[in-house]
Amino acid sequence: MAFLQEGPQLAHPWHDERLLHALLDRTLPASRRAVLDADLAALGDYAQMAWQRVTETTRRKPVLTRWDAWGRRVDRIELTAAWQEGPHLTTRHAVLAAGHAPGEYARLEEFARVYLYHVASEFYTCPLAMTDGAATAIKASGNAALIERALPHFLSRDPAQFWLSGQWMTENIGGSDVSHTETVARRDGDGQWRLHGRKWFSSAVVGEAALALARPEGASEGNAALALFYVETMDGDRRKPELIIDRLKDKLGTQELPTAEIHLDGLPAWPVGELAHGVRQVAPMLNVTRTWNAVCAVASMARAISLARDYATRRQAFGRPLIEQPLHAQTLADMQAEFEGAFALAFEVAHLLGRVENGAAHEAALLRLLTPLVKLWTGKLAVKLCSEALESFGGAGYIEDTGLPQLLRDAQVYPIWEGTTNVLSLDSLRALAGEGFAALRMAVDDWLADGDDAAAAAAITGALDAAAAYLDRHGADRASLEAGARGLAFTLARCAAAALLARQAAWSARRGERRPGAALRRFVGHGLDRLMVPDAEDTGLLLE
Ligand code: MFK
Repeated sequence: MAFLQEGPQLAHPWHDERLLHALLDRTLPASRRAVLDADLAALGDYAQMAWQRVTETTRRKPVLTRWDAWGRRVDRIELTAAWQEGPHLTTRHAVLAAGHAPGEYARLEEFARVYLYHVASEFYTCPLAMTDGAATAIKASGNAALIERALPHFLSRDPAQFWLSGQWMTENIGGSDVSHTETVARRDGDGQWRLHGRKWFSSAVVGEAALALARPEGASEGNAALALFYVETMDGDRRKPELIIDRLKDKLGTQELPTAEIHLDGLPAWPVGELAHGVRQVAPMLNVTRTWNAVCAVASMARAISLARDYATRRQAFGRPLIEQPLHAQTLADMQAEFEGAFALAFEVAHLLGRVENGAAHEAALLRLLTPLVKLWTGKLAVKLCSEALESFGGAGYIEDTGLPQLLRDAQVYPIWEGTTNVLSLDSLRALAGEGFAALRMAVDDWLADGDDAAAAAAITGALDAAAAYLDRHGADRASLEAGARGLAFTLARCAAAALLARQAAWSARRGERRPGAALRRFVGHGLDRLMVPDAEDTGLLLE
């Protein structure tokens, strides 16, 4: 054969990484680095091994066996290698335990680990996210018995003690709109609550516990009457017979993740708090899993860009490596700048979560707003950047056994689960109805305070002014406000990300590094204002 193209090599996700190093150098006290850096190095090693394994093996999906050879119902799920390794690896490196340690850096240190582990985990991070969310919601409930019962398992550093938790909300009558929940909670003669119903998407069905929404028998319609329950799924090493796995979902991506349809036939359950307002009680869980979603979306971008950049140094076309072709280099740099903005916002939200959980109540309104913003923006961006990365490989990006198409298929989940882009845009309106906008403005001013790029600062404050004017103009008309909510959300997310890039660029410039300044200029150059003036008449015409 005359010519063989060399494939992309994965740079070490920790040792060869720049952004996370710079972020941790700027943010964390040096005394905290030794333990964290050792975990990050090990997770980076694992990620390289896992990438090699993906490119050398035929992909496997989990397999559900419902009945054993003798007719006994078993509902056994065989998992992929990465999933089998998950409990050992994540407890050894304290992924969840780190996030619940005391102190403002806990979440930052947790999400640094998540960032390096996520792609290699084959979405084992999904049930981890839900376990983290369940631990957070149970803590917030103040339910001492549940805290004592579940948290030592959820946050264990011992794989033999570790439990995963699911989040059972979605039903086929309502995905985003949980107010139609049909699962009913009935109380036995002995006072035990039991759940009866069907959950349509359960992504942590191999877990040992779950938080589930259900309507106490006899309660009224609507979401305020829903209650939040805690359930356990196992009797020793057997799944409880009242939890039946109907089938595994056949999904576009995240195929190693055994998402299931289940039904509950009297599964014992315990109320997390009062027997109503379950959505309010589950909200801390949603906000944590949305932060996971953002960090994982950014991890997928990092992987796609890392491979695309490496390949551009190996692939020659028209007499030069791709990376020396002006348009190819421009495209990669555009991707890099967007990714750096998303990285900055995702990790700021992670750090902010840790600060708020550790007493910074004055930052709660900012966190409430930035959480839906970062989730919705990074979800969309991950699809766009993974698609662009595949294109940068030409035809090879479309070939399954390069391991590349999976990046795009998997990325498509980020804008969908944990609330779609539109649901999250509407959620950001809830946050803006409070002190959200004022909190964002103050934070942006603070992030820009040390900056030395006046043009970027003017663009950021100009876009925020435009958003404020937009809210003044449309805020009183609910239909207009909702129709324009996406554009508003993207604008605010981009302003926040740009201001964070400015802060990082100023810090780096003082150390003689020019690269973060280039990321800021390029990101701002892509534009910040994504406001769309709603035009209901044209919308109606276009939908006729
Ligand atoms: C690897 C990455 C990791 C990710 C793992 C992901 C696993 C994915 C599996 C799934 O997809 S699980 C299903 C995810 N489903 C959703 O995310 C549901 C999407 N729908 C929403 O987010 C709706 O906004 C929601 C159901 C939460 C509420 O809609 P409603 O029924 O119109 O709620 P309403 O009446 O406005 O709010 C009820 C209360 O909750 C209000 O408080 P009050 O009772 O005090 O008035 C709200 O303010 C509060 N609330 C709602 N969202 C909140 C919130 N509070 C804080 N934060 C929020 N985000």
